[in-house]
Amino acid sequence: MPPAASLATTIAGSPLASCLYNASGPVCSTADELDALGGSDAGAILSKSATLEKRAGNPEPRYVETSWGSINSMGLPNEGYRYYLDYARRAQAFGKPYFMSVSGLSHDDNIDIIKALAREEAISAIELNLSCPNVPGKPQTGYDFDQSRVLLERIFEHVDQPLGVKLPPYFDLPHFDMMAAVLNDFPIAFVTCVNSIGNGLVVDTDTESVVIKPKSGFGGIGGDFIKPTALANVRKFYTLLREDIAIIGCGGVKTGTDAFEHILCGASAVQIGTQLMREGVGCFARIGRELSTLMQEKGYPDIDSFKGKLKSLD
Ligand code: HRO
Repeated sequence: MPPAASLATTIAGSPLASCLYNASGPVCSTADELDALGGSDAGAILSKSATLEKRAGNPEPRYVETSWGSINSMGLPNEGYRYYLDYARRAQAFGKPYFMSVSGLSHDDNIDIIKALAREEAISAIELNLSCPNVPGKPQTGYDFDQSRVLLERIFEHVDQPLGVKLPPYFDLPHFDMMAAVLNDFPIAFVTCVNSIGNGLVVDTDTESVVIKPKSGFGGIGGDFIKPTALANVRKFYTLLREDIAIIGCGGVKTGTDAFEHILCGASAVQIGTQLMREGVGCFARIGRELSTLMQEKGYPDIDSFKGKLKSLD
C-alpha cells in the first residue's frame, strides 16, 4: 500500500487539514454547535447563514428526513450576524478556518453585514448565500442573473475578507453560462455548488398530508437524491469559471466515494449537510477515512492528483 493520502486543501487562501466540512444549515447555529464542529475532524467551521437581526424562522415541523434525504423549510433561523461575528474569536481556539455565511434579506442588509465584518481577521472568508429557497416572499437571488450582478457590484465595493457565493442548483445549460459570465467578472474566491433543490414536496401517503408545515409543505430537497444535480453543477462551474475560483461541492455526500466523485468533478472541498444532521459531527472522521482509503487504493497521494480529472467517453 502507498503511504496514507492527504485530505489537505486550500480555500480562499486558508489551509484546511481536511477538505471535508459542514454545509451552512444543519447544526451550525449556536456557539455549542460551532464548537462541536471545531472539535471534530471537519477541515473548517462554517456558520449558519446570518441575517441582520436574529430570526426564529418558519413554524415547525420544518425539517424531515426521508429514506433518500431531507426536506427543509427552516426559514433562516439564526442568531443575527453579530453573534457569528463575535464567535469568530472563539473559533480561533480550534486552529482551523472559520467561514461566515451571510444571507441578508435585502441587498442593503447584505451590504450592512459585509461592512460590519470588515477588519475581523478571525473570519477567514465569507460565503454569501444567494440561494435560500425558504423565506416566503423572497426569491432566490441566484436565479436572477441581473440582480446577482447588481448585488456583487455593491458587495465588492465593501468586502474585506475573501468572498465566495453559495449557488442554487441550475438545470438548463444556458443558465450555467449566464451565471458563470456574471461570476467571472468579480474577484470571487470560491463558489459552493449547490444549495438544496428548492420547493420540492414530500407526501405522507398514510396521513395523505404534506410533512412540513411552512409554505404548504414546499421545501428544499437535500441528500442522496440531489447528488447527480450537485455533481453536474460542480462540473459545469469547474469548466466555466476562472481557474482561481475554487469550487466547493455540496449535495448528497454520505460516503468517501461520494466525496471522491465531487473532487473528480472539480471540487477543492466538499461540504456535508443532510448526513451531518443524521450522523452528527463524527461523519467527518468516518467519511475522511473512507476517502483517504479510496485515494490510497487508487494511488492518489492528495486531492490535486485527481481533482477535476473526470474522463468523458468521447
Ligand atoms: O434556513 C433555511 O431555510 C435554508 C437556507 Cl438559509 C438555505 O440556504 N438552504 C436551505 O435549504 N434552507
